[in-house]
Amino acid sequence: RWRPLAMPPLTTPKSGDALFASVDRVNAELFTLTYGAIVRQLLTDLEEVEEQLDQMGYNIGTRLVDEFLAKSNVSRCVDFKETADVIAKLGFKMFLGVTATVTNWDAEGTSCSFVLEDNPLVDFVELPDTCQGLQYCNVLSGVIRGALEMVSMKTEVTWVRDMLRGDDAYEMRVKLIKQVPEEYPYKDD
Ligand code: MYR
Repeated sequence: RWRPLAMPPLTTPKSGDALFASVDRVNAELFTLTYGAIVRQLLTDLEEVEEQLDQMGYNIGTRLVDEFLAKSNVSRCVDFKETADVIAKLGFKMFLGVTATVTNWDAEGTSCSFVLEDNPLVDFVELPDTCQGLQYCNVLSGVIRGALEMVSMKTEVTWVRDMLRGDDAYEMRVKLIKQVPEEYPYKDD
């Protein structure tokens, strides 16, 4: 249910903690290379690929959120700011092995950026000339969008900085569009 509860302290878990036991069994390089192979396979025209990656990510995110809530013991967040911190410190760490910085909040507190200095998804990746400008990491923005939708937050997620495109970091912009109240699924008799 949607209720404000106290949050556990946001410590950064280390690889090897019980929280990450199952993740540690997956070889990170295999994951990175697999993603690269999928992108290569999908490549027909750039826009279509970007949409497919986003959709793949969305589908992953809708499942991943359960895994995240089960393993992290995080209580439901009071507001979007808290949710953003949880994703940056715990979500990214759990599934990608890195943390993100939350920054560039707008005045309303409904848009912010996740900045990644390090992004394992792009290890070994070099975009060929024909794919310059491809938003290669769209699977990640899709994951965030899918995961947040499962906790009743409709968002738009876009990349504003991308090291593969020559920027100095990875910056993902998350805009909260709508917070849908959860429906109570049972009828009281
Ligand atoms: C809440 O607002 O109730 C807390 C729920 C936070 C949602 C956490 C979603 C985690 C998504 C994992 C991100 C993976 C990045 C690769």
